[in-house]
Amino acid sequence: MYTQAMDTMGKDGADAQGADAPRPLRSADELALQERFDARIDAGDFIEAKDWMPDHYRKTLVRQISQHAHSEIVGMLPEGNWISRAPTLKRKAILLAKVQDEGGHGLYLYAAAETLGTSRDQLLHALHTGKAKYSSIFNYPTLTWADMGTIGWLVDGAAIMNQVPICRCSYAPYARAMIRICREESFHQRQGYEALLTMMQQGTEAQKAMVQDAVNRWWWPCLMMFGPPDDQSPNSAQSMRWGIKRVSNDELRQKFVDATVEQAKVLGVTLPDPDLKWNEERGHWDFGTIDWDEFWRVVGGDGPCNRERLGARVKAWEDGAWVREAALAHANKQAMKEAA
Ligand code: FAQ
Repeated sequence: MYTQAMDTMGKDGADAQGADAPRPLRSADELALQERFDARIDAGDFIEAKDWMPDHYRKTLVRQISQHAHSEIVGMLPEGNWISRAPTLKRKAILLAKVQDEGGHGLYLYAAAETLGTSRDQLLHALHTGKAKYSSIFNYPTLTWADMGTIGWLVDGAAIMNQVPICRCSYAPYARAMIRICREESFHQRQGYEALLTMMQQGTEAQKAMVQDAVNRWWWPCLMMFGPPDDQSPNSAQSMRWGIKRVSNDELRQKFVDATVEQAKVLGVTLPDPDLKWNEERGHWDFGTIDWDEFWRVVGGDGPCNRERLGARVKAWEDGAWVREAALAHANKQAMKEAA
């Protein structure tokens, strides 16, 4: 009786709806598991790796967590570009530590994605072949030293705004990784702001102009980091229902604008948006229209640095082949010794 099919859509129902469509329920056992899972989500429980979960929930998590992990390691490249040219030993040490932190974030996140049954090799293969996405923001170039401060202030600032709610994500291994990541990101944001404040308060006119130019170039791409508007975000509704996302793309973007306008005033820079205006009625800052064509172009692989970034990651993977081979040979040797 329990094996009787409960699939009312026929064998190909899921395929007909597209590969990502939720699979219809197959059995009474599965229905019971699904009901228990839904009740746990509704009650705000956390789901652990060993717990039953619907395929679509698992797939959505692998998609988001792996994109997030890829963003962290691709995100090392724009700042890595300036380690050898940092203006002082103190700034170099801070930048080195920050870039290293981003690598660590990538590792926590790959580990969280692996708990869902997808191997690190599979995840990286998807990145290297252009099948997996990573954040659009890292496809923009870092032209001056002021870009380092601006990335810390705005890019890490946007990242924190988006990531603090993920500390309450319904999938516990992801939520746990995010708690640690957010602590580190908050140091990153402060060091960026402090670097800019130093240039704005103690710098030459040329240095102040350099900060303003960096803010002009990074502002709009940072607003794009939060993803498409809610009414054009195909994944949001389901991810919010499952508690993977807790706050919507547009709400987070607005929160970021509201917080950043005040910080810009203290810094003494102008945000490059003539439509930025306080809206008394809404209790929020209104802002101008985002160039979504640019966003989709960059996400689609045609941003200023997409090819360079992917090329650098593929080269790092190929150059590191000998390390993986050596580690495997060592592991095999140890296993043989133990077996003997
Ligand atoms: N770039 O339906 P939605 C950082 C894609 S880490 C590229 O709204 P979703 C730290 C999206 O994947 C920054 N693609 O999607 C750092 C989807 O495509 P798919 C990364 C984007 O998942 C700082 C399609 O558009 N943070 O900065 C972007 O519900 C400094 C439709 O979008 C995270 O990954 C984008 N900006 O919401 C490192 C946080 N936006 O997969 C170094 C976790 C959307 O269907 C230096 N992720 N897309 O083919 C999230 O919160 C979500 O995944 C969103 C997108 C909000 C990014």
